[in-house]
Amino acid sequence: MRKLLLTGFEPFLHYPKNPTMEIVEALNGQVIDEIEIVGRTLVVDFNESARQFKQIIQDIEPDLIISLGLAGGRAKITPERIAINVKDGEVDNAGYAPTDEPIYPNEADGLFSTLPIRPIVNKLREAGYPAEISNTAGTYLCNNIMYEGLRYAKSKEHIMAGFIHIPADFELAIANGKIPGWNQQDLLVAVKIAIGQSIEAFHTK
Ligand code: PCA
Repeated sequence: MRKLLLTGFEPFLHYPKNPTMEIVEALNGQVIDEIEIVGRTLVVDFNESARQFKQIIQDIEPDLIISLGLAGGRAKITPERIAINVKDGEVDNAGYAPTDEPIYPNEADGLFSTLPIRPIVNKLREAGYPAEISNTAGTYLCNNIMYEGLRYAKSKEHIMAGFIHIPADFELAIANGKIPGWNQQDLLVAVKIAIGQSIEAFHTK
């Protein structure tokens, strides 16, 4: 059976939990439109997460890769348009904080998502969920994993890959006091809609 690798991240910085973890755990093993979802949580560590991600890809040989990340402060589901070849940002969970570093020196400055980002946004809006395309995944872990996923997908032709940032859940929003939050169930349903749309595009490719 064809496989969709769905990744989330562990908690990081000042967030005591990461709603992407619950989503990948809930969807792990589900079959949508004859594609099995393999859900995995990545560590928030620049070096280790890339290694872990590549190992998972090698083990399961996915046909689609959708990575999820928390974007605390965003109110909408935001499929990312592009990953850039930069690592820069706050400390990761291993204490490493890169400044202005390329992910891969001498490789592409940017790699575009190959997920159907516009149809995903349209479908989410039809279902009543706020969504928009984001033109930057930042320069932290999420951008890093998106770049890795697209770089791999580029080497394999038939593979679709990309990244979707999601808002905080209620628990995080309440604990933080200043960021918007969704209920976890709506986050899950919205991600399922995005997955469904991606699988449809994959089948009609
Ligand atoms: N969000 C971070 C890293 C892990 C996560 O869930 C980001 O947007 O880079």
